[in-house]
Amino acid sequence: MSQNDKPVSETSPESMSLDRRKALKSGVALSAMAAAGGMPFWSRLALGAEEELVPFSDMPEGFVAPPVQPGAIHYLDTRGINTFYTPNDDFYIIQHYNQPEISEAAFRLRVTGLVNREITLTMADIKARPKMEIDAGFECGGNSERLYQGLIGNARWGGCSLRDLLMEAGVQPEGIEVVFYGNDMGTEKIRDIDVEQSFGRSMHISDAMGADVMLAYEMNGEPLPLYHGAPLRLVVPGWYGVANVKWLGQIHVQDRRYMGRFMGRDYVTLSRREIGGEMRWEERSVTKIRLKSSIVRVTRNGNNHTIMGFVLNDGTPLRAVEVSIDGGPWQAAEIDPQSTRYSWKLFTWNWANASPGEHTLVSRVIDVNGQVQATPDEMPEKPTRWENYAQFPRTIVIA
Ligand SMILES: Nc1nc2c(c(=O)[nH]1)N[C@H]1C(S)=C(S)[C@@H](COP(=O)(O)O)O[C@H]1N2
Ligand SMILES: [Mo]
Repeated sequence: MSQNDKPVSETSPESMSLDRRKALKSGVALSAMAAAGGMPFWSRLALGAEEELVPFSDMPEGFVAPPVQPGAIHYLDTRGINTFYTPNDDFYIIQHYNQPEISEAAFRLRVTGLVNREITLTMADIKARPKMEIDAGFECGGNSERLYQGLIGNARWGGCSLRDLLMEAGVQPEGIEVVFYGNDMGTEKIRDIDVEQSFGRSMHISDAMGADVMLAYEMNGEPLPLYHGAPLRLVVPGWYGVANVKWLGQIHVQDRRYMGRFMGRDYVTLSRREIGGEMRWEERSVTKIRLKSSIVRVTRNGNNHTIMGFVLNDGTPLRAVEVSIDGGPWQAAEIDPQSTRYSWKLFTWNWANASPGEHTLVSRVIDVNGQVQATPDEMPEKPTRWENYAQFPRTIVIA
């Protein structure tokens, strides 16, 4: 059983970040941590009256995030992140087909295939099921420095358990693959033939049975917004965005691999690695979020600078987040004590008396298994644009 399959509720110790657990155990550490920066972590996210953003010199001056528009992609200006939960109207948006408007009244979810009993549910049926809530942050598998990491968000999702629903339907022993179909449709050219396809993603049954996988109808306490898949979406905590199928319409259990575009051809990372002693080019579907951190904001208050960034991973607890200035020693940053197992982890590092001139800032994250976020040089040879988890050096000029 992998760590991700362990039943974890939001309030259990396992769902908390390592630092928070340590802090709660030691009793005083939490207030000590808050005192380190002079004020509680969350209040350091909001820009104070005396505080100003220091522009990154690696970012064009006129960089602005696009407004949310029907059918369009939305990414956020990560310099503006100042809350633990991303507001629903600023959470990034990606869709590959249309954005179907499905009323709650017309909505049906069907569970089909290798189950003892096929099920059809209305929204009322789904809302009548035991409710679960979980904090989960994720990024698009294609998120990168190109958009300064803007294809990202963190929210509290409310809904019901996928596992319970699958148990109720009764998955047959041959049922090893669970396919999730959205209600959005597009035309795909496959070997010169135009075919109508729904967005589809799949998971092995053992992943689908994970205790944290949910069917979500709420986002930050509000009904799931249209652009985020209303009225129902899949949320797979710890996985890249693409796994979280929006406008969900059908769950199908089958006895073999599903190979639709978003499993078999797109969101497939091509990388060179050793496989059982042989160096091979491997094609692998984008699934769990790789260990990643990035600096996204620097603020100035008099002579003091605060560096802020985020961490995302698959839910493995963290050992540390560290910041290095101009290639100097790694120094421990402070992780938001509000962080939970699958949320993003915002961090800050206080930089006193920064000297005038250009500086390079970079962060790295280390998990409890001792895995260290890769430098750009340590990244595998990987020509595809998926899974950009390398350390991301930023540059700023101190006046
Ligand atoms: N039905 C459907 N679900 C989808 C997609 C889609 O195109 N159709 N895009 C996926 C991708 S690639 C990402 S990154 C996330 C984005 O979720 P968000 O728009 O709520 O941020 O949704 C995923 N779920
Ligand atoms: Mo994506």
